[in-house]
Amino acid sequence: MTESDPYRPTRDDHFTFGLWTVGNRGRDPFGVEARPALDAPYIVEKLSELGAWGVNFHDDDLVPFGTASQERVRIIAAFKHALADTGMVVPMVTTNLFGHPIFRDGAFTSHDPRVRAFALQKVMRNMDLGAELGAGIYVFWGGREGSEVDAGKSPIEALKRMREALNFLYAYNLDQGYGYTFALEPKPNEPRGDIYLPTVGHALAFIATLDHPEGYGVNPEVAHERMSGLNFSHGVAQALDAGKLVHIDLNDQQPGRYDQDFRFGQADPRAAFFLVKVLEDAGYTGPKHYDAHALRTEDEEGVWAFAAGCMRTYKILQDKVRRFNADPEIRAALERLDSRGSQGPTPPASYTRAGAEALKGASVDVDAIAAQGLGYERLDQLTTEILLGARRVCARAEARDGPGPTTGDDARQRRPRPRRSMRVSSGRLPPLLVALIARSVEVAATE
Ligand SMILES: [Mn+2]
Repeated sequence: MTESDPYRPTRDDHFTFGLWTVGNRGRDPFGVEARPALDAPYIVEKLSELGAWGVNFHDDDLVPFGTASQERVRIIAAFKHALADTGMVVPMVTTNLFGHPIFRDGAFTSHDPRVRAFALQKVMRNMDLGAELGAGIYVFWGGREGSEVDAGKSPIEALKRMREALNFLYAYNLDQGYGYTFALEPKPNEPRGDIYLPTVGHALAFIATLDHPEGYGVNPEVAHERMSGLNFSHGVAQALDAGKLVHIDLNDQQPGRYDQDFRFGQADPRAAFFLVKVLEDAGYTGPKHYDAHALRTEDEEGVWAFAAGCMRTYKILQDKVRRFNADPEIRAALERLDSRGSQGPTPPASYTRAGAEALKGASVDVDAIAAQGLGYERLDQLTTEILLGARRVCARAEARDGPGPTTGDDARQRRPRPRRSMRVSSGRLPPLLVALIARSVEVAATE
């Protein structure tokens, strides 16, 4: 890649990786590790070279479960040193409440109050560390919060325990002045047969029942919705609509398979395009986190090819979104759709009795409207041609402005992207989160 490569990621893209993602060693239920371990400072250095903005971790990724306190101090110091050297930030932290057998029947939803107490203790300790590193988002993925046997636990009781745990931890967050935004990460199954809060919609509804719903958002993951055949960008749109998209886990997945955690865009670039379109059109500027890993077939070189590919595919699709939005034929088709029925009648903006009576009496030409096609075949083919690089509509703009993502007729429509030296622009993020992202930038800059 060269300096002028339009698809080279920059810090402004807010791309992040978990230590557990590029650190994944290829173990699966049928095979042992296929790659050597990479230590955290080395991961930070490599990701920084590739253009990532930040790195995230579960408590046990950075400091292995059961590490003695002196060794813990050494590990954290080395990690901080790598962050300071590279300018990488830690926007998000999370807790491993699924790996150790103590959590075999859940952490927050366990029957055993000692397990629930241990889970809270583990989260609080990692909240302390995350705050020290400037993290502003705390993710909760309840990997073991589920069941295979519904005779053993009432799902209503499980939700009640989950609520109690989150309310307790949010109160700790307020009491310590940490200012985390909590993000719930839904998943339908794996490793449990069925996991509570299986989809974005379930999580959004659950948040409304918590003590401080304003302090929470969701962390949707491509693979988690796709596993059950759902349209991921629709789920993301619903989170954006609710003002609750605070973090996103990008990867890829074929529906109906095991949890694949593929490189972003690997399995379904078309779905990835519409996801990027939803995010870009909404002006989402929060972390774009890759929760994925290299294929088990790969050695270390393949791991970095995987990481670079995740970011590069996002940048390519970002460019495709700009081309889609600038394409005169696509714009005309969308304008035709928007102007349909402009002669009326139209639904009143709000209810009045008189308006309702007038609407009941209005004449609607049902047959004429029903006979009119939508033009989606052509529109969808144009999308395909943009994705396959066969659409040449931007040729004129390129001749004028030169190639690349910052050119084209739509450039002036774009929201400004945050610069590293600036405060992060908000989009539709909660103000708290914006402040925290900005804080994590400052912390890294001053350490
Ligand atoms: Mn995830």
